[in-house]
Amino acid sequence: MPNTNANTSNSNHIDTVKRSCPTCEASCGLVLEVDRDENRVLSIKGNPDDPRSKGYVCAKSQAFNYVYEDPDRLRAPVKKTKDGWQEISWEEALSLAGKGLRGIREQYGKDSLAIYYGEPNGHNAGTNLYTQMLMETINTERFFAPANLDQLPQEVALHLLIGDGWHYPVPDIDRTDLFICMGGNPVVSQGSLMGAPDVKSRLKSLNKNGGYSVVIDPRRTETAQACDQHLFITPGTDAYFLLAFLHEVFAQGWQKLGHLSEHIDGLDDLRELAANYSPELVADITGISPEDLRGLVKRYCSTEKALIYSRIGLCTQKFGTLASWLVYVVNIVTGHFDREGCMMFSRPASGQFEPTDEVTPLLRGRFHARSTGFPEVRGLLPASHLGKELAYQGDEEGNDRIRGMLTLAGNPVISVPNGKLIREGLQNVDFYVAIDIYINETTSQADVILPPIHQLEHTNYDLLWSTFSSTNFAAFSPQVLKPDPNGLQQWEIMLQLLGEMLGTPWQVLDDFMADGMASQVAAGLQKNYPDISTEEIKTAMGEERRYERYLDIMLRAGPYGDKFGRETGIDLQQIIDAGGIMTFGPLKPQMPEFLRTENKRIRLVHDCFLEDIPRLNQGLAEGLYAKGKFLLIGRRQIRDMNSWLHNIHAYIKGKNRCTLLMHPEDAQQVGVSCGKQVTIKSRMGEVVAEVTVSDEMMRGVVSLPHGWGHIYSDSQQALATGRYPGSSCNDLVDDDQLDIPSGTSIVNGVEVELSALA
Ligand SMILES: Nc1nc2c(c(=O)[nH]1)N[C@H]1C(S)=C(S)[C@@H](COP(=O)(O)OP(=O)(O)OC[C@H]3O[C@@H](n4cnc5c(=O)[nH]c(N)nc54)[C@H](O)[C@@H]3O)O[C@H]1N2
Ligand SMILES: Nc1nc2c(c(=O)[nH]1)N[C@H]1C(S)=C(S)[C@@H](COP(=O)(O)OP(=O)(O)OC[C@H]3O[C@@H](n4cnc5c(=O)[nH]c(N)nc54)[C@H](O)[C@@H]3O)O[C@H]1N2
Ligand code: SF4
Ligand SMILES: [Mo]
Repeated sequence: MPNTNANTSNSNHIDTVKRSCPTCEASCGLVLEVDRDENRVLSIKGNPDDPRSKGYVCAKSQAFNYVYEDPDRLRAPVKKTKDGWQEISWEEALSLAGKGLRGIREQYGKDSLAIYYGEPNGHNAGTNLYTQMLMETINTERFFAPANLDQLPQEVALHLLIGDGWHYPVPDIDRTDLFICMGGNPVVSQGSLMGAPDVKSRLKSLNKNGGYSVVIDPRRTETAQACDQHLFITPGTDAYFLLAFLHEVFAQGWQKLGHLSEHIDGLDDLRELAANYSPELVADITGISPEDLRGLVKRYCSTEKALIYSRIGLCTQKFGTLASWLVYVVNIVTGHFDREGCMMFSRPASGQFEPTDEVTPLLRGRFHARSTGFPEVRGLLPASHLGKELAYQGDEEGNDRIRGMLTLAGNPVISVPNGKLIREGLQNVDFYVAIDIYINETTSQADVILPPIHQLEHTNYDLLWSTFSSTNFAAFSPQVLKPDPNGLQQWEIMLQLLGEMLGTPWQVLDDFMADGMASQVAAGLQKNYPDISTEEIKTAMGEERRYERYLDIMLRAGPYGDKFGRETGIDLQQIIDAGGIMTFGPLKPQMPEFLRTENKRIRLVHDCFLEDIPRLNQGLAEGLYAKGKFLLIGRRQIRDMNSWLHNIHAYIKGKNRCTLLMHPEDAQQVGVSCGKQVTIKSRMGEVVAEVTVSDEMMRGVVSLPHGWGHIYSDSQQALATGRYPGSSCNDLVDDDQLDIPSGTSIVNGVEVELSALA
């Protein structure tokens, strides 16, 4: 354990607090021992009574307390001065930040401000609830987020298939007999868009019950090692594999639409498309033999409870949208979608996915990146183009440049391709505000940094993670430690910053949000309860300015809610009274009722996908990659969380982990061995890394983890920069190469040259 109670006198008041872990999607249940007198956490253990995680935790269960205690974490706002960073009061900080951004917006227009909205925001319910207001108020076309390095291809595919790009299907992992995983490594990542803590044990019990598991990945990953079968696949070629998979399904007549048969269009179009890709045709490009492919199709089509799950290895590659779409359609046309033991849907207590007849189009191309002309997709410009967009000089008078920047919990200088250009760009904007808890490689360029209080100091609810979980659950985390009396939660910072920006009291903005939420909730319920009024909801919500009041009305209106006294059901207090967590039974089929498409139909084939087929065919005809190059992919490791846990001693001690993993024969060819240094060169530049040799890599494919490259001395994370700074693989990723339908970065399958460093 990281903390002992050796320094605590016996008379101190020690409490036990239960909450969920805020560090990754798994949201494991924790039991914390807290010294009330010293206001500190003494120990963190898994909660054996948590119905989802059952006591399981990983090494990062301690992470949030380490971050809380990290002396480098910001506890007060800071502004940059000639003499370095200077702590300032909240009043000064919010006024400075708000007026700075406001001045730019007034002088140069709303699109002169850019926003980068990073991953840790997803772990904070208050932030989530106020995000829409932030986006709508600032309303810039220059909005960037790691979705473009993550799940955006899945969002695009899902929106077109089922009408809602957020309503992700998840593997019903505990009830399946065949688990096929493509481009995900849940044993290490702890499962993404999966919502199942302790994937390794779940795979073990699948095996024990006669099930079978397969991983398709250019690396024999930790997940592959826990599964029955592993197939190496050349990076970026999953779409070919999946088309050939469909080809074989149709050739054998194994398509089966089941309960969806009356609701599906386009089966013939799909069959026609797949007819062009025989297992023989794609074997060379994918590296998977026709026998292996046919064997897998047979096993899959003859297993009732089977599923194909895919994650970011299928998104952040050359054909991210096609591959993600094809995974869904393979599940759909073989009867493995929305059924027990297959890919299924959560029904979150907060009610985001309740049935509606409202249909919204996929938002795409309403505006474009000024620098590259690339179209917006679901409100986002490609993160890979953030550097170019910052470097863009505008027209002759300099109009239309980015003049101001706001980042929230992000580190794009490391997490996004061509981070060097992003850093330069940030140095050149007129004013940059960061809402962040660290001075990292990105926020070090800010003029003012506004640090929210820490997760231990406020409550939380797993708002996002419960929308794609393999168990329907609601988890509310109490405040663990007394907060800094001057501190603000992130939602409060966002709201007060907006107030300053608009010159409107933030209370007015909050009232506006309250009215909007109340009328939205009332409208949703009025179909079944015509007597419900906005006023009633507003009264129920109360006037106390807490994010919890919004959460409470969502839960009350949600599928398990009490509908404001009209049904027997939950409210927030009931979840708290139940010890912070409630579950609502296993996942249930939802289709067609929950579809948000025209006439509740699933159209399998859309122009958005077909338009990318010529690019796919060109790859098949001409070869996807230049001859003689190595293909670089990424790798997640258990003690990392993207770029931000490298300042914690427990997570960086031991050997250097930012190493280039390569096959022994490739190492021999390059003339390197374990521990030797190698130069990795791409069109974008070169970095040096230490070599680790292992036959877990496919030949010709090499792997470097992301999130490293703590090489800038102005970042104030002493350990991260001091010990193993590592190299940033995003300095190698080509910022011009994108998955065309979604604008997602291609971080897997980057062409590189290697040479031994003398
Ligand atoms: N090459 C390559 N690049 C990748 C990926 C990859 O697989 N390969 N993965 C991509 C993916 S999936 C993601 S999600 C992104 C992540 O990329 P980012 O969204 O940029 O996230 P991080 O790099 O983790 O940086 C998060 C920052 O948030 C701050 N932070 C942490 N907790 C809090 C908090 O509670 N409040 C606030 N305000 N700040 C906080 C920390 O200071 C940290 O610097 O990286 C992407 N980049
Ligand atoms: N320890 C740890 N856990 C994390 C994170 C972390 O940084 N560290 N980050 C979190 C975040 S933000 C996210 S989004 C999730 C991501 O969760 P996962 O998607 O599970 O992430 P990865 O471990 O990167 O798995 C991607 C896999 O795709 C493989 N791959 C690469 N290219 C291809 C390809 O072309 N085809 C196929 N079939 N496979 C390919 C890689 O070898 C790798 O095994 O993890 C989360 N959990
Ligand atoms: S798996 Fe994720 S949620 Fe569970 S303890 Fe580890 S970091 Fe926390
Ligand atoms: Mo992510």
